[in-house]
Amino acid sequence: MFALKKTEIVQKILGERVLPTDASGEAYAPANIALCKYWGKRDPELNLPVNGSLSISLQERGTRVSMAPSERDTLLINDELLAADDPKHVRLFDFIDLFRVDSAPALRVDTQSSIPIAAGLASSASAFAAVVMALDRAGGWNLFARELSILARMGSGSASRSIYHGFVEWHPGVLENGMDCFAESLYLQWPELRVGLLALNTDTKKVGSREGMNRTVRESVLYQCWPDTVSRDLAEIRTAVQERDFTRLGAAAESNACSMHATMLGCRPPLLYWLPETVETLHRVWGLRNDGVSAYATMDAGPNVKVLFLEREESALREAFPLLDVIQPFASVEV
Ligand code: 2P0
Repeated sequence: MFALKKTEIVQKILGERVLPTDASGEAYAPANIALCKYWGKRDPELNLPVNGSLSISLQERGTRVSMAPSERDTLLINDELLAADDPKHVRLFDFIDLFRVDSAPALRVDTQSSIPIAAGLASSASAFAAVVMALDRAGGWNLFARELSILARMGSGSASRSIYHGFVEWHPGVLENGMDCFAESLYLQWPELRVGLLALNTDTKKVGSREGMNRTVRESVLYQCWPDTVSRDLAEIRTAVQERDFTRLGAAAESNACSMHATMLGCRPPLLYWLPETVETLHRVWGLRNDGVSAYATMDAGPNVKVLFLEREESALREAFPLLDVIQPFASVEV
């Protein structure tokens, strides 16, 4: 049993503020890739993580959300209307209900995603972050970024990080109510950094990340090693980013991703998101490194690979992976 409910946290943050009957608002939030991963919760109701994590936001790749009063709750994803019993519709409006009191309107929510579906990237982080930011605008609440982060986290854990651009650290906190569990920008620029997305397989995965992490915590003896692994990797990744030490960053991020996947293998039955293409790609990245190309891989709850490298290696990476989708996290573009 967990003591606190999401509605109590929302009330604590909003106080007297409500969503007006004519609520309408629009916001954009970027997708993010964890360099040090979030894997496992200390409270599944509030999405409080076992460990801290550190990510890079993907600048113009993310989700734009606009909302306006409507006769009934409606969700459009990339112009496609979802049925009211579609799990995505249910999950989104269950979340929005946390913010609605008696007089609050039904809403039409339009989401436009610039994350290529083919990249197999989870879009829930940018979607829930953008929804919270759009609600903040619709209500004229002017919440602080860390309050938006706490609210977005209750929609999806990694959404806490998508409130910000650039490098972001999500603090796990120790409080039961999670008021010290929010993400913050590291306020660091690294214009030469690149993230390459490799879509290897885009079939719907059999085990979602939420179920995957809950199973790992419950079933895998190897999970006991995870908190110590993260303590080491998080400190190293934070320092590497501060010192713009790419080799150190890449090595620690790649090791952290592989360690996370290792914890999953300890489940019964084992949980393995990797496919033969994932392993083949890892070997190719390692082969490039042997040939002097500084590139590192990271993988999330799926078979696709993201490659970290610097601008000077871009042509070598594009040659090795012709389908690589190259993101510049620090490019100054309109989003
Ligand atoms: C991350 N992942 O740090 C890790 C690495 C997947 C692997 O955050 O249950 O969709 O909504 O809190 O945020 C994916 O998990 O899970 C995730 P919930 P979420 O990016």
